[in-house]
Amino acid sequence: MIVDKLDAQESAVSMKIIVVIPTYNEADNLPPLTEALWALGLPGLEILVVDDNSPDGTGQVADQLAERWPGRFHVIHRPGRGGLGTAYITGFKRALELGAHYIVQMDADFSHSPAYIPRFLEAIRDADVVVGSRYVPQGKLDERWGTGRLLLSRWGNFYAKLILGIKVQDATAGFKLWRRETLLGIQLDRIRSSGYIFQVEMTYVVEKLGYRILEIPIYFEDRRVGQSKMTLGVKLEAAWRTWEVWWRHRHLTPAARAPAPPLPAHAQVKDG
Ligand SMILES: Nc1nc2c(ncn2[C@@H]2O[C@H](COP(=O)(O)OP(=O)(O)OP(=O)(O)O)[C@@H](O)[C@H]2O)c(=O)[nH]1
Ligand SMILES: [Mg+2]
Repeated sequence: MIVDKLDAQESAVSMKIIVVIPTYNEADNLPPLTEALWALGLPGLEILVVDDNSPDGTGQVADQLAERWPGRFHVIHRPGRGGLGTAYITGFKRALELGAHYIVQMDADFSHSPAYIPRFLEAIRDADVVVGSRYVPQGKLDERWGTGRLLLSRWGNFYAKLILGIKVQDATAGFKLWRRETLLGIQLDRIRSSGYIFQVEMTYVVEKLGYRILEIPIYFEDRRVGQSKMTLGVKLEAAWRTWEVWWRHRHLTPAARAPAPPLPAHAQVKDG
């Protein structure tokens, strides 16, 4: 394939990389995160924020950034809180329409450090999706976390892996780099989770469809500012929804991949 022939530097120049960021009350995080992403110096990089009418005015902050960076910073406004899963699906679909070759999936709260993105772009040359992993050697959860929180996170991951037979070490990871073809092949309308279980559903579907997944160790830092939306209720819901995910996709095989249509004309890359 054409993209495989390009070396990392060339990819960075000619490839459109869209970073999809769902936001709910991230007004303080969004401007510094945007700066950190531009500071990577990747010319083809664009940002797409999916905001759910955040009460703290994140939507307006995003609009100001879009005005400041026309054509490079995009915003989707949704009328109310619709969940992380549907926010990502909406964002992924728009990123594909915009002609992204690669799509970064990341949170707004700096738990996912932009500094890993160049490494992900290197790694994706041998993979269909790159996963920023907390549970491979050298991967790590925030050092300030207490034992209880660490264990709960570990347990959630173990539970999902056990029920679904997922081989990826970090089944609940939310920091990823997708190839355009992988997202098209998954057929995003197949994904039904609206909340946090979305991460697990995507991982399961990707494995069932036989895509090459590469895990890169990351240090997962606690959110810098803002409030956590993770509650016990959210975690319990994720536990039973794991069974729903299994039931929905248990018969998937690589034959169920959707064909990837060619890129929109404006986003074609010349063979070099
Ligand atoms: N658009 C949208 N974004 C959301 C929604 N829920 C969470 N997010 C965003 O999704 C990302 C991950 O959510 P977080 O609240 O950080 O979840 P977490 O990382 O598991 O937990 P904490 O960091 O401890 O809060 C952040 O950028 C949130 O702002 C939602 O319903 N809609
Ligand atoms: Mg977070």
